[in-house]
Amino acid sequence: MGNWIHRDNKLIKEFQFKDFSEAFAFMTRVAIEAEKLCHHPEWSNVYNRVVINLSTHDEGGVVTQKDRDLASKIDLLVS
Ligand code: H2B
Repeated sequence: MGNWIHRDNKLIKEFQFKDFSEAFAFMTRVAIEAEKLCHHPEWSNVYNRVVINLSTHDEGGVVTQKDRDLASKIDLLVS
């Protein structure tokens, strides 16, 4: 499903699913991980696509270890 790209002080990745239901189920699982880590994505969803942007707002909007950790957890959800 591709790799995270580091661009504009964000880690960015696009995910594609069979349909909206699968995409939203994924988002629910990401939300649970985000709550566990107290670190939350910026994201958008259109039908079966989810685009996730990760950056650390508390550090002024740069990529930190918290973003890399959440990215790894997200990748485990789709592996
Ligand atoms: N999410 C992201 N992406 N960046 C943050 O700096 C951040 C967060 N800070 N989620 C967290 C919440 C912080 O505001 C709370 C208090 O843990």
